[in-house]
Amino acid sequence: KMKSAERIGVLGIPFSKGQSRVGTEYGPEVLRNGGIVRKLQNLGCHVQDHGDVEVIQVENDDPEENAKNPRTVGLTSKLIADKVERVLRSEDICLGLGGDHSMAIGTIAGNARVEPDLVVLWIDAHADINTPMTSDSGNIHGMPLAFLVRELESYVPKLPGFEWLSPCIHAKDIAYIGLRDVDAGERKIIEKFGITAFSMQEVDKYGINEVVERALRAVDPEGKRPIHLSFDVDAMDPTLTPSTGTPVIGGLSLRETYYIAEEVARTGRLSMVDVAEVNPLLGDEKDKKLTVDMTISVIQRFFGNRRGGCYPPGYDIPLPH
Ligand code: HAR
Ligand code: MN
Ligand code: MN
Ligand code: MN
Repeated sequence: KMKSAERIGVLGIPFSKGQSRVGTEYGPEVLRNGGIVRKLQNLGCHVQDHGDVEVIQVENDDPEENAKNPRTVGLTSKLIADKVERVLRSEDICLGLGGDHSMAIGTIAGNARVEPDLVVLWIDAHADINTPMTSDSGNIHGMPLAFLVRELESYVPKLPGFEWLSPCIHAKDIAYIGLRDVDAGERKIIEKFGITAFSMQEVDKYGINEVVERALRAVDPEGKRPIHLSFDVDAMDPTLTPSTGTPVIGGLSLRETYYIAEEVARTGRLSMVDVAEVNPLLGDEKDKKLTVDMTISVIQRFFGNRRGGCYPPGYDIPLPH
């Protein structure tokens, strides 16, 4: 469906147990304090803040099959999925403010209940498709896609806390942009199951315009399917978003990131945007402010703020009295 003057449901996901550092649980708070709701309203969007998802902390949550905090992540992901589904039943688009990137287990599962035909654009330095077996770190934020992809079902153990989840997307429904730190097991998965992947090498080779066009065409040649856009702020160069847990040099420029956001917004098919891995406890005050400012400026581009200018619905040139 075409979406103009969209109804946006904002959902905070104050979660950090998909990785080992404290801080990403404050992502929703710093993005709200940066004025994200008001800035989206200024674009003429109808914005409803649905508050924060309840996060679960399971005591004595020992690793299973190498995955850390499995019950905490799995049970919280179910609450995320339920809340995302509820938001999307009443709004056009959900904006999920994370939180570490394990949030996408719940957001994509919830979105897929409402939009079973969705495709996933994954903007990230990392592929986040390790299985518990291929992961060196055991951090589930490096695994979310492995739990969601049907073709990987037999490669992924049923972890405690994940009993509710069954895979809901196909490998060919995913396109990556921005990769530059991909583990061996992830590379094998990408090739074996034909996942569309544009690393920074391809961004340099073809230019961001060609990459975005190819990515959209690869997952949905007819341009009809709803889009789940998962944005890890570490996709951008760490000079722009330094306050994040796993920065990787050589990332997307601000202009390349804006270009992705504007082009995806132009499709009118955005169903959900995740914003992951903002960690305001990393770096100094300047780093934190820069990270929040850059992230908010990109989010606005996803919701109709174009560099070429824009105006709210119904706006006309004022006449003299
Ligand atoms: N691939 C590594 C792992 O699985 C690093 C993952 C880094 N995490 C993120 N997600 N920020 O994109 O542990
Ligand atoms: Mn919908
Ligand atoms: Mn990442
Ligand atoms: Mn990620």
